[in-house]
Amino acid sequence: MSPPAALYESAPVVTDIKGKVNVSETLTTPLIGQGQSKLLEQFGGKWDEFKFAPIRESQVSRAMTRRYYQDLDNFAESDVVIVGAGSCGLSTAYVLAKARPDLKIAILEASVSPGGGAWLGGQLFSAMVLRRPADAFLNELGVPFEEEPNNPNFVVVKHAALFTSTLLSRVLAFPNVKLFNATCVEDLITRRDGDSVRIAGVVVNWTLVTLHHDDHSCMDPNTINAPVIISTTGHDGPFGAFCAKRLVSMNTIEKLGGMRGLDMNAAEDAIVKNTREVTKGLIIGGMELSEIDGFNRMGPTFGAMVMSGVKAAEEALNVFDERKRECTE
Ligand code: 48N
Repeated sequence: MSPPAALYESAPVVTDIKGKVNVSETLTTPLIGQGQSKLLEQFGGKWDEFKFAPIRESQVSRAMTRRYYQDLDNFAESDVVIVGAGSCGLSTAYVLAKARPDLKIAILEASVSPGGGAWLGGQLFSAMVLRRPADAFLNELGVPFEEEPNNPNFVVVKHAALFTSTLLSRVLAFPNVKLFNATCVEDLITRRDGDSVRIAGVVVNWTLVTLHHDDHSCMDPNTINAPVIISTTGHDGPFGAFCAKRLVSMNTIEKLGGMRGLDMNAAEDAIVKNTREVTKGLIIGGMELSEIDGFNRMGPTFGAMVMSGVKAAEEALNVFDERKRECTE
């Protein structure tokens, strides 16, 4: 057991900052195994006779169009919609899709590139810090990480993109998950529920359309019905905290708590523990929750995002059957 982490002393000068790398061998050996790629054996030095199989442009168009419209038709009635494919939304999708392969899960991501703020650590640096016990999530995914010398309280993924690309590849591999990126949630589908509302789906449009409602009229949206919506749209950016802000503008909640200043210890525990269904049919997690509840921000540490995703998935599993019943009534 390494000595307790030095508190409030100047950090010991460590020359070798590379700690022990933890990773399950099965997952990465083929990816980073030594030796020549088979591709070089197959194609190397034979470029004169290289030729692609023939194709007609319309075949490409139909292959893309048919699949996209089948997905739109199939996911028009989804079981769960996740709004925002950042670290929390993707972590939620991973846990939920694995636990319930029978559920149709649609992920709506406004940006062309999913991943939200998790492609880099703090101040555009590469390394991503996750405090224990969030290393359990990395171990399950097979993301290699480094132990921090003399400090067992957190682990470091050498590049945030290694975490996000691994998580994204695991989520997209699930047959019951569909990612609609470059697609914005621009409103919520609601049903009267006594003197409040129940959220019963999302209103969507191409993000480029959403960005131009002010200078082009009559670009009506599309819809996706679902008994459970999980919103993880983050705390800033052009669309940040979208569903939280919509609940206020619909008078479903009175006002936002507003994200507070940076306090890693306070922020991460609060966001994980309070990830919940904030109004019937709508679960909010990740940094969007700091806007609803007025929690602190944590800055460049991501453990709360993945663990909030685990909690959001559990919340969805807890309420799904009842919300599904209400949706059909
Ligand atoms: O990464 P984010 O912004 O949000 P989270 O909650 O998954 O992760 C937050 C995390 O990156 C931090 O902010 C770190 C921990 N820093 C904290 C701090 O104190 O600074 O992902 C949200 C995603 C983005 O990809 C957006 O493009 C997307 O949600 N999004 C939407 N997608 C569809 N429709 C919308 N209306 C929408 N709004 C945002």
